[in-house]
Amino acid sequence: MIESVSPSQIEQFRREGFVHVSGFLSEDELTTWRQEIDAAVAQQRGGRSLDGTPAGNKDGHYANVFLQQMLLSRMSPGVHELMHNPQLGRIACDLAGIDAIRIWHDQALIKEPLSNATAFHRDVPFWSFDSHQAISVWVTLDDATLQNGCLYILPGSQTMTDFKPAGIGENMGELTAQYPVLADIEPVPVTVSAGDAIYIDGMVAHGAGPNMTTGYRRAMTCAYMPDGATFNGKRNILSDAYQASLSIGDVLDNDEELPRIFSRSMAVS
Ligand SMILES: O=C(O)CCC(=O)C(=O)O
Ligand SMILES: [Fe+2]
Repeated sequence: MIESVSPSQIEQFRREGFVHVSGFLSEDELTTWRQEIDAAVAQQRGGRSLDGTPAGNKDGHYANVFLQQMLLSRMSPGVHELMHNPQLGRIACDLAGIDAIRIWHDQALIKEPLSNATAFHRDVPFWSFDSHQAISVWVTLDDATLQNGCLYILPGSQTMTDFKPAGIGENMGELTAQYPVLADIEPVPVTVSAGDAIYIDGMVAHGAGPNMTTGYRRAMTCAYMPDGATFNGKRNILSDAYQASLSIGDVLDNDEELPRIFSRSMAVS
């Protein structure tokens, strides 16, 4: 994995709300990530591996956007080790400009052959805290191309909208209809090679094209919360028991559900 991001990458992230980091994983690391994540996805799907079957015609639009395999790090020791790498946390802290970070959730997002597009959305409005310092890493396990569903981003949109909930609907224009200020921003496709990463500001508007190929577009993502963020009352990935114990404004500091993978005060160097 790369050691660190450069000042110009940090500057681009802060300005545009995303940055493409080429060569994020080494060849060996990419092989390991593919093995561990494929195995965890198959396990979570009751033993069903990816077998080239098209997304087909599952019930409802969203079911055909991608396979969304959540919280693989909680069931797979191998994925746990990959996601808890403090280096991932340090790079995310450097980009977001924060001192300590917790995992909000990890998920594999796999566009099967002939999957629908991912409509434009922001991530933070789904989550149980409001923050302009939330960030995700999106690591591609396959080349992500214009044909198979690469990400599209509205650069600079991370400061233009509020935290009001807005789901991922079926229509690409839904978010812009809610926030007309986004209408003049040209969406930027971000084509990337397997083993690259894209860091995404939690508030930047982003989506992805459909997969118009016979192959998979596999991505492994991890979403991060700045340490110290507070509960906003929304329901997302917290356990029923933890959710029930919280009042709005409480600091989200449960180390089991929201592991703090990096803190500058704990870092040796
Ligand atoms: O992979 C995709 O199609 C969408 C990714 C995304 O929205 C995310 O990682 O937050
Ligand atoms: Fe997203």
